[in-house]
Amino acid sequence: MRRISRLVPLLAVVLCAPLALADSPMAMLTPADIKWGDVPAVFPKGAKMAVLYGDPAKPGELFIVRMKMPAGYKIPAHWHPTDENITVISGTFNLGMGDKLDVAKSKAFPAGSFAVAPAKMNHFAIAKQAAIVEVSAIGPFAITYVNPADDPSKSASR
Ligand SMILES: [Cu+2]
Repeated sequence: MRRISRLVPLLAVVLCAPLALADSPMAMLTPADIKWGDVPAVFPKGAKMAVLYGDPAKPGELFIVRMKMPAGYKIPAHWHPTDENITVISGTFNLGMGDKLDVAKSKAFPAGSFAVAPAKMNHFAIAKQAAIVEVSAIGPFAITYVNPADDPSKSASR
């Protein structure tokens, strides 16, 4: 009996897998297919963003976005509710853990690098040279700045 009850959840997973796959959004993109738009107001101005997969607004689901940043672009210290998985596609992206943006405390990640900013851990970023990074995470996407004054969506200058 014990063995059967252990098998039931496993079976449920196996049976549901094809259904889950059928629900996945189709994505077959060459770089030319990627549609860039301005980053949402919660990010400092000047960068572009493209959603490659999923919907960052949906809770509990994987989404994948890319962010294209000009040289000198900075994202002040912030945190996210879920792990942020970062792959550097081109350029060099500096990432640091901590409560305050500090280039000296950041590490340079050249193209091909991968890093995780764990859920709720304060971190910051600087694109020392123009960079494209891919971010994958479980939604919903949210960014909370350590210093609320750093939130561009709350400043009048935008
Ligand atoms: Cu982040």
